[in-house]
Amino acid sequence: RKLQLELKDAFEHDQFVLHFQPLVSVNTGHINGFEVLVRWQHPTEGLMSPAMFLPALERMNLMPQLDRVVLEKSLSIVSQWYHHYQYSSYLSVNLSPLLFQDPELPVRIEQQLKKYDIPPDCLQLEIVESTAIQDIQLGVDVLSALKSLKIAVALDDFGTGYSSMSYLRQLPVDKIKIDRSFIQSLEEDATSASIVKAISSLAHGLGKTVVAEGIESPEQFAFIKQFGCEEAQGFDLYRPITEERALELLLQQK
Ligand code: G
Ligand code: G
Ligand code: NA
Ligand code: MN
Repeated sequence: RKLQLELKDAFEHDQFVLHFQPLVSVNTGHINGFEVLVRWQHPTEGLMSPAMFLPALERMNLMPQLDRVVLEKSLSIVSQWYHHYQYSSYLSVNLSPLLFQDPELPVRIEQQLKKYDIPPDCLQLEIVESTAIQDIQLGVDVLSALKSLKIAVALDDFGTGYSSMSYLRQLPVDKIKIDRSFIQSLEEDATSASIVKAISSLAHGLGKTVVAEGIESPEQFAFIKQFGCEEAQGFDLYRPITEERALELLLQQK
């Protein structure tokens, strides 16, 4: 109950802040973009991670509202990078299944891109594969509309759901992010290596880009490079960082 009141305050007093984890080109090491990860700057407890408040927001049906806040902040930041620093890099924003099932979403995003005067390749959206998508046809419609706006969509945590293959067949996504559970067992487990290799070639066969998430060692990186994954993300490359640090990295590689 106390947490619920505090979370309502968090929206009113703008206490959500964004951290950014680089998505790196496997071939060049160049930072192509960043995944946006929300934090809560709690007035007395300090910076809180999503695990501590997303479940409560979900129970309160406030996930779509959080995602709208995160999306607006992300577009504002990427627009500053784009206009003040002539830096084009994308921000990849996580969408809760509820927001992703909102038929108004593509139109609202189109308006926001106009408002911030940025091209669609400044934004990428991540949807979770493991969460049941309630209305598959609506999902397909929303994704098709996003596709015609040229906004990239990534299927997150790929391989963990019950219907990975069925989603892959039906949903017009541009990228898949192989779940970190497969990446983390690459070195010990030949089965994981076979699975990651097979997922990569399947996705490539369907014309999709492959991202390996949760890279924690150079050995894991070597595996996914060998399998042809295009992008990588993980603590061994970069941890989630602040906006200031993200901009520094972008300016350094310019
Ligand atoms: O940063 P961290 O490892 O604590 O994130 C934990 C989880 O929270 C991840 O699954 C991530 O996808 C999710 N998450 C982080 N930020 C957002 C957000 O802005 N919106 C949604 N829907 N999920 C997020
Ligand atoms: O569910 P999603 O894929 O959005 O999760 C993103 C979360 O994964 C972030 O909270 C981020 O902190 C975490 N993460 C990113 N890289 C690594 C990693 O190399 N290892 C582990 N264990 N978690 C990671
Ligand atoms: Na994600
Ligand atoms: Mn993921």
